[in-house]
Amino acid sequence: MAKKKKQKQRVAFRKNREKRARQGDLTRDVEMAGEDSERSAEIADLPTGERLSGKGDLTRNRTVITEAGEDGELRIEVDESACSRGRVLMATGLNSVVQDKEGNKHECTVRRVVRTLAREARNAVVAGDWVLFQKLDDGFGVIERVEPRKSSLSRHSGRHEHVIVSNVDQIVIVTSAAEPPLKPSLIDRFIISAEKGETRALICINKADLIEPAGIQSILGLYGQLGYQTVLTSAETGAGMDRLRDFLKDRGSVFTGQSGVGKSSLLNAIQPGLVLDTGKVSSWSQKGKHTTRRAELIALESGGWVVDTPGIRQMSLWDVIPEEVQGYFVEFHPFVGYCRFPDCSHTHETDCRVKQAVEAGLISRARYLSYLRIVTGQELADV
Ligand SMILES: Nc1nc2c(ncn2[C@@H]2O[C@H](COP(=O)(O)OP(=O)(O)OP(=O)(O)O)[C@@H](O)[C@H]2O)c(=O)[nH]1
Ligand SMILES: [Mg+2]
Ligand SMILES: [Zn+2]
Repeated sequence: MAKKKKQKQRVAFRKNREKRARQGDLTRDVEMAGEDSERSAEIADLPTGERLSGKGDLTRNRTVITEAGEDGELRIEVDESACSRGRVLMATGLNSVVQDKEGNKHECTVRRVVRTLAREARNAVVAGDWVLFQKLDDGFGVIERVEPRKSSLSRHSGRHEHVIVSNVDQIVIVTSAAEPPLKPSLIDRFIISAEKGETRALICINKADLIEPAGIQSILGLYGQLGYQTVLTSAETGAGMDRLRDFLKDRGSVFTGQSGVGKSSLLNAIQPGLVLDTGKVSSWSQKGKHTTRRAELIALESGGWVVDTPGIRQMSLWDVIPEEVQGYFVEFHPFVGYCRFPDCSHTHETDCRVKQAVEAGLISRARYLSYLRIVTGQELADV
């Protein structure tokens, strides 16, 4: 076994955190949890952007004794013999449902030090986390430690990060052919988010029953040619479900997309017996009603698990710098090296090979316009 080094991390205390939390102070945790569930309803309303990241990191705000394992990761020291390992299926504020390896579910609160270690209390424990927790009577428990996250899907509201789900293998980008209408530029933003997180993505265009399939073939063809996996589905008729099921098998996936595109409906269709809430799309605004309020891990009978998430409101790529964007447009790659200016942004420059390729029909104009919108920082207000 690797030798473990103990070390002390010293960082600034925040004023209101100076008092030490008493060990075993459950009442306080429960009180906090109450406060936080109210706040979580608020949080669900806020998302304005989304990001996938490959590796999570914890920010430490106070002195805690941690262990440095072989991998150099810092952890809270806990008596492992008194704890069980589990997976967080759902987290609302500070209350979470944790499943142990026998499959039993426990309603858990969170030890204060776990919250203190998190960058923000709302991100302390999220669906998908692996945790060490102490079992209490009657299906209750206390989370003592959250293991480092391998990947996570976050949404952002201003400077605030809200981690939606952690430790996912792949992402299903759900859009709809109609109601709400298809927005390829939104797909492009989701693709960048997925590539940045080095996560495998499937582009799913749902509500195929509402359109003439021929009309959508060119878009499917375009993304297929670029090397992305695509599927045309209908939760209504069952079209495309086999392919979607195959993609999900034995992996951890997260469904993301605008409200009303049919994420919950697709999951209900994939696994009859699931009764996820679905909501009608407003007929006048063509917008969904944000029916799903929180992320939840759902085990699939065919193996693997999926997470249904609340629909996003805006898709801003907050942490992508303009120079980076061309890298995510794979079809630009053969041309970028031949522009007259080595630092060509492919926007206003003369002798730009990318623009010439668009004119020559070698690069899709829609994709190029999407690129322009992203590099010039134009937000897709209200998706
Ligand atoms: N015609 C048609 N309607 C669909 C299909 N899939 C979903 N719908 C309808 O679209 C509406 C929205 O579906 P939801 O599953 O609630 O959408 P969602 O993406 O989960 O939305 P949020 O939870 O708000 O993010 C519901 O009225 C569904 O019945 C489909 O394939 N075809
Ligand atoms: Mg939903
Ligand atoms: Zn150029």
